[in-house]
Amino acid sequence: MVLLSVIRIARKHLNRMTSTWKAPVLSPRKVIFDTDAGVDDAHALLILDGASPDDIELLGLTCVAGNVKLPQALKNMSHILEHCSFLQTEIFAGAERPIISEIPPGYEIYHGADGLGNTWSEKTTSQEKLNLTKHAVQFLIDAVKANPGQISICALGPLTNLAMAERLWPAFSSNLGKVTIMGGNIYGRGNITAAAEYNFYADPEAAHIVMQDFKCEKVLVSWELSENYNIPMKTLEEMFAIKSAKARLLLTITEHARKTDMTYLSVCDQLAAICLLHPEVIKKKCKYRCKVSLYGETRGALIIDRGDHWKDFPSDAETTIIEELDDSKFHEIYVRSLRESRGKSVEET
Ligand SMILES: [Ca+2]
Repeated sequence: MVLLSVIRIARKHLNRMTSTWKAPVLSPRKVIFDTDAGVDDAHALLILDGASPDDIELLGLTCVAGNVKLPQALKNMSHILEHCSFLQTEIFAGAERPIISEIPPGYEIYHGADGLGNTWSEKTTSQEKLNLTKHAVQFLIDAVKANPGQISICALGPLTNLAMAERLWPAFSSNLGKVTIMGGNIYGRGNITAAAEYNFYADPEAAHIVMQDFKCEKVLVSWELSENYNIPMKTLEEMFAIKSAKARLLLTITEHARKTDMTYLSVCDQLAAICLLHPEVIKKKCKYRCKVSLYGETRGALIIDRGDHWKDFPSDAETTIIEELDDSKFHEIYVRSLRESRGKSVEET
């Protein structure tokens, strides 16, 4: 009986596993970039900027408190957006704090005190792209209502804005095309506590709402996945040697992390951006029912039902967890994004 049960679970597990990805037929994909404006968020936006206008249309940036407080997040994204070619894209201010808890400190060794490696300056940043007439959550809802089933969200910070949108308009997620999330841990390894990854720990209630209630294609780039694709500093030096304004910006904001004793560059948000933009880099993935721990020492930890325990969990709320990527394709896309802006070369001769 036990053996039969194990076989049944194993079959179900195998059925959920696929090696090929069916990309949504959306061209260009309409994307919203939800961000807490750290160094890797900036890298991720520069990666999206490398894509051709035939591939993506960036509808807006929605900021959330996380790596830095909300006012600084707005400043940081204004600065990075100035170096991109998304001419019509505006920035919206979202949640200033998580649903219940206080925002934990960001990882300053990597992001610096300002979230951009201590490089942000009032003098060099205009804020003309800021839209302060509409809250980010309202922008998310309005955008999805206007484009049902067509929008992909690249969610790179605490999930407060997304959870609030779902609670304000309960059909929000079922009208979303897709959300690609950087956050959570799939093997129990934390980075801010022993049990939890930063984005999920920063707002566990929001992460739980997204994991349990969102009914759309959900793709998760976990902390442990990103740990497998760290970029060695030697490779990073080669990227910095590219002659383009984008590469110079990358060097400037990454210098702070490079000067510490780090021997590699973490690539959390960059992975999520590339998985959204080029799902063909995904080599192995698996669909699971997921929730988030809200209590005690495991608060913020991702809980994955690998044993078919949650019989009532809706099948359309399952999350696709990425387990393996094509390393060389990932690097190729990353490097190319420093040479191109909106599909055109920006490399200097
Ligand atoms: Ca982030």
